[in-house]
Amino acid sequence: MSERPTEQFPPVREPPVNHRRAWRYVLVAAVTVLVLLLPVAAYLILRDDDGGAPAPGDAAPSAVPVPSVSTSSSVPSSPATTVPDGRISLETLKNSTLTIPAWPADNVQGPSGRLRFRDGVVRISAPGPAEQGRPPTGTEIVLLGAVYGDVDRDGATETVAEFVCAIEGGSKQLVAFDRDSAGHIVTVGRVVATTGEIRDLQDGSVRVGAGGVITVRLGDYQRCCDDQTPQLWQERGYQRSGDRFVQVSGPTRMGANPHVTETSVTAGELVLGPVTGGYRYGTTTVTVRHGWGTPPRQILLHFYPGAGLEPAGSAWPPIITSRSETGFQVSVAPPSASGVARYTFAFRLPPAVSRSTLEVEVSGATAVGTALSEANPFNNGTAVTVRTAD
Ligand SMILES: [Ca+2]
Ligand SMILES: [Ca+2]
Repeated sequence: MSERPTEQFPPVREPPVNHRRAWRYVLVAAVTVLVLLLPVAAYLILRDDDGGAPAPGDAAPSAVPVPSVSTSSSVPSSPATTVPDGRISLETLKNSTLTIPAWPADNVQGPSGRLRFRDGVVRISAPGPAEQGRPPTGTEIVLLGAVYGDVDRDGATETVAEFVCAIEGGSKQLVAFDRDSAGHIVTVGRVVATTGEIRDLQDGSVRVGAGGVITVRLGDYQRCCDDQTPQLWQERGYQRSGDRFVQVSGPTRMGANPHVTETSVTAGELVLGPVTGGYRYGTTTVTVRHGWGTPPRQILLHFYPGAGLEPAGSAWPPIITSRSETGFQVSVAPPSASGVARYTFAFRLPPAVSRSTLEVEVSGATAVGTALSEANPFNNGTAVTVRTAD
């Protein structure tokens, strides 16, 4: 791409400080989280039974039958050695110190390890702002519910509990608990979490069936706020094998959802050279990856240049930003399915401006420019390091 000055570009407005970010919606006040989650949490916490009854609106899975639920009543009455009863009531769980496995790296972050729950909640004190391109930290961890069954096939019942690390929506994981011989609550392990293609876990869908198989309905997309993106749900089963849970039933990949894609962006440094013709010039290379989901037909790149920085050269694609937006947007050809594409863009900065900034956001779009929903919305922005070479 040319680094030569040109007259072909419209003047670039300097963006206001508080410009749009792809993941802006996760930073809204925690009160909204409570409004969203409390009905679900209340429903699940009230449903302190063996998990046998389907949740309202829970469609019957077509491929995998829901087996009957094992309960503590099935424990052999006179074992030679006593197997601890791992059925832990919700009331006890809600006010216990529990060891929570780590939250997925590609979803909302939160504390793990030994956490003290009070009324089913661990509040996260003063989570800082999310780093560009990284998931934010949640405001609280909430126990959403529990079901019971013999997940390790030792004749006694364990507890399988669902947790969310919430901000708006958030990371979810399913964790099995037992009691040791001294009666202490111990963590058996994580059954499944919202990571990779798995972005949501349907509340109230967890069952423990024959053979200790834990079934749960998993979604390819998590809605937030007024988002109406169609989700795909599928049931998968997990069973204890050795020291971990492994998938034993259901699909291993999410199906095709024409509304959902997964793209991500990174960018190299923008190094501005010596002053030539009244400006310092430099280029940055933007790398866009398609992870999974519907392959975009085009990639929309939104640039937010800081003080004084503006596009340079004649090789820029047409700028398609509406006047109401800050920064500017261009459309480029997408990477191949599950592939990587790199694009180089030239900028210039007047020497009177000693330092500037540049942020880039990416979204995959349809042929007519409609942005697709992002399975992982946290990796679609990046801050470019801007520096001068001398
Ligand atoms: Ca057991
Ligand atoms: Ca993404």
